[in-house]
Amino acid sequence: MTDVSDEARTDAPEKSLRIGPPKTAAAGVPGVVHGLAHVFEEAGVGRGLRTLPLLNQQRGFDCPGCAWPEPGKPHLAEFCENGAKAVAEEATRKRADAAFFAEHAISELATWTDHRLGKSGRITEPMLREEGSDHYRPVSWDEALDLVAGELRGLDSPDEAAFYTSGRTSNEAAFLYQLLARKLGTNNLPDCSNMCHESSGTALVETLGIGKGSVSLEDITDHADLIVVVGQNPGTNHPRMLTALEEAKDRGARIVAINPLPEAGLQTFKNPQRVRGVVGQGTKLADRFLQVRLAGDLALFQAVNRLLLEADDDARTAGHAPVLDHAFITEHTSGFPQAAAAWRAVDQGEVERATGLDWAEIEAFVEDVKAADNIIVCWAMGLTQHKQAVATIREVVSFLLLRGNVGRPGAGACPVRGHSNVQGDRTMGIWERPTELFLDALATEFDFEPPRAHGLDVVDTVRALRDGQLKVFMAVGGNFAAATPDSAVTEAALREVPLTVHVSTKLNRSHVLPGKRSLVLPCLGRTERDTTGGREQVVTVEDSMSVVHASRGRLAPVTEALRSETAILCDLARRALGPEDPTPWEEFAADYSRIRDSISRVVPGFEDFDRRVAEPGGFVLPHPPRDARLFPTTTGKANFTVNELEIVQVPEGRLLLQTVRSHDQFNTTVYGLDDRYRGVKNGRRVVFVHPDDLASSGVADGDTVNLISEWPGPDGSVGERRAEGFRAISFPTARGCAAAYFPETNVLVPLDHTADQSNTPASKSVVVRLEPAH
Ligand SMILES: Nc1nc2c(c(=O)[nH]1)N[C@H]1C(S)=C(S)[C@@H](COP(=O)(O)OP(=O)(O)OC[C@H]3O[C@@H](n4cnc5c(=O)[nH]c(N)nc54)[C@H](O)[C@@H]3O)O[C@H]1N2
Ligand SMILES: Nc1nc2c(c(=O)[nH]1)N[C@H]1C(S)=C(S)[C@@H](COP(=O)(O)OP(=O)(O)OC[C@H]3O[C@@H](n4cnc5c(=O)[nH]c(N)nc54)[C@H](O)[C@@H]3O)O[C@H]1N2
Ligand SMILES: [Mo]
Repeated sequence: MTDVSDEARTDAPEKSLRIGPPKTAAAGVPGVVHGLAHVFEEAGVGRGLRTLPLLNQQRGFDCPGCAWPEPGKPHLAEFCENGAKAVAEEATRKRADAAFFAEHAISELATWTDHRLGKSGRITEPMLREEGSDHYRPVSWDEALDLVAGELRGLDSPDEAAFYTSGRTSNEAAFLYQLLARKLGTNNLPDCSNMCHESSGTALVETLGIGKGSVSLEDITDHADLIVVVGQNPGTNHPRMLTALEEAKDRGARIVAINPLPEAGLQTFKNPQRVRGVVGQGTKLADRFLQVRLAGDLALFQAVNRLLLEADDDARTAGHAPVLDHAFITEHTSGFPQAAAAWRAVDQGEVERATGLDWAEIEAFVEDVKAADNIIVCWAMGLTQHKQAVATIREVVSFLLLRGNVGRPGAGACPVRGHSNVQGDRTMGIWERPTELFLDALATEFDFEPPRAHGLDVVDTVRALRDGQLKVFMAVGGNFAAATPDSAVTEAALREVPLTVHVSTKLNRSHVLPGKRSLVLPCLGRTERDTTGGREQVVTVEDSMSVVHASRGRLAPVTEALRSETAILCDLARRALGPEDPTPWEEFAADYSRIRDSISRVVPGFEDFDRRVAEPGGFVLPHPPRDARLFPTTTGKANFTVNELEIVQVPEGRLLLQTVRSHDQFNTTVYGLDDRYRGVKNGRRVVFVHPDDLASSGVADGDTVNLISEWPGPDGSVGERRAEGFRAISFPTARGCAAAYFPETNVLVPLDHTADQSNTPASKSVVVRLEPAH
């Protein structure tokens, strides 16, 4: 069992850190053992066994881990090591109760690591920190909610409040949350999506007309000939995806992995549910690995598109079958001639510099593409968190369009979502830039005039906090202080807000960086039975492939005092909006079907919601490009785009740093201190660097270094941000690139370093230098 009792947040190197060779295979029996160990350690054997068989089953609860869909007929237990850890964290028997908060001052808790904070256990009752106090004290729900309501009513402008969401919130709670914000009069609804797949949404809306993926699970398992996994580490972050990839391989599909890191999960998968995964070699997943440089994907896909165009020219000259799908291009797309002209000018030398790949490697990949009738591209944060993220994803869409790989079985765009309901929250209107259509429907359903001016996203919320423009910061879930970039800026800013309110399950960094007054309101998690209003309630979620389904918690809540997110929001709304507000908040809280009835009239695709979601497996939301090759874009067609490449300039002696997840964390929740697949044991302050780059920095494998990020300020001077005490590890990453874990390295990510258009922090391309620590 991990002892976290004296883990402090320091810049000192970790003494017990051990480094071994990275693994070349994922999961297998060790995965099951690790997963179960976490469950039994945290939740106990009885409580643990009661939860696991219900995970992602049709009568159970939606896994609080990732958003990967469940198969139509789940295996008896679609076991996933990291899903088990997510459940264990929530079902834990440990408690951060009133005695805990009386014992530990806030200033003391602020010195704890994220790991230790999280291991304090579940929050058991509402807690208040009064101005000037160094302790949280218990408070009644009435007092807590009246305090928030009073503060909201006293604002000079509703835009002085911001309402953050993390993607675990159910559809029902999300819908009510955005309604509350808009009834108050603001669109300040920043959410974790702003740091996550915002770049995907932005690029997909522009090119295909809808900001969601266009494939189903069966497209991957049953139909695709080629699956490209780019900028994603599914072995750790979407382990159940490996089962789908394995099924695809079994029927002969090819997989190409594009990544600066040779992630174990993309090499070999030992499926613990299969005999050959338990005793044999497992399944080799990636047939080809392109070890691209960080931020090199735009150049790579431009080169691929150029080569496809040229191959098509050649084929036509030779009288062979064309390489491009000209019928599709003519009938369904716009902008092809301009894009084609730009591709013809793509420069080989520039591509090789940007990608770090040889032209021949790219040509070989193009042969895979030409041989495949149906292609799917899957991606995650490796594409979205760069300055040119939106352009890169637009280029990926062009790649798909060239051979008509949208709107037919086994083909399409597959942005693999992060949080289990991050996609649903956006569908429910958690968005600082809502569409007019959505606001009109909301206005009709609730008979009010919603605010039309766009609100603040995450980065702009940090700026507004920093500049003293916000008086109330409320969060339903998440860990804003640790998840956002430029930690020093965010942390200082949060402390100055007159009121912070966190609806949370577990203690985290955001709670120990309180505003002048701060409330922590404990809520039920996904695993727990929700009997709000005296009846068993069901909530709903939407997975990464637009399937909406029900989730029913089964465990007894950790204390009687916990309320559901929905109940908290209804009670708060009633108090904040006063008796003059006609919204039936009490009825919503008493019967979530009533919320679904309203959703069915506001959100397209949710007609007859309550009945359809009661069916096993739920229902699939409409997606015009996928379903009918209809593209609701500004041109009415799928759009090719021209994307100008800006090669990221890395000055001499500097590296490009990406901030990633270890195998033992869920975002800011640190389950444990190992990263098994990358050979790290008992520590997190590590930086992975190519051996040649270590040598040229004058650093030996195992040395302790400080990471210093360099960012040009408006006046041309270079601003430095420091993260100290990292063990340098020689690792087979792409040349010129480095990797370290977030949240520890968020302190290095400049607030203004964001993706063009989507404003997503560019936390996967931070220019740093290594400084030997003495
Ligand atoms: N167990 C677990 N599951 C999770 C999470 C978790 O923390 N733990 N988080 C959830 C969330 S919210 C999300 S968004 C997803 C995140 O899922 P991922 O996106 O897989 O998460 P990261 O760890 O950020 O890994 C980014 C991957 O992209 C690669 N990469 C980075 N930059 C580039 C680049 O420029 N080009 C290419 N081609 N590759 C690049 C990295 O080497 C790494 O393999 O996972 C979700 N699931
Ligand atoms: N440098 C760097 N920064 C990043 C990223 C990166 O790759 N690099 N990734 C970004 C991404 S993709 C994301 S999505 C964000 C994540 O940002 P967030 O979503 O804000 O962070 P999480 O760590 O997922 O939030 C965990 C907290 O949520 C609360 N919680 C858990 N379950 C529940 C629940 O059921 N209800 C409620 N109300 N609360 C609950 C717990 O208190 C827990 O401490 O981080 C981003 N930040
Ligand atoms: Mo995410």
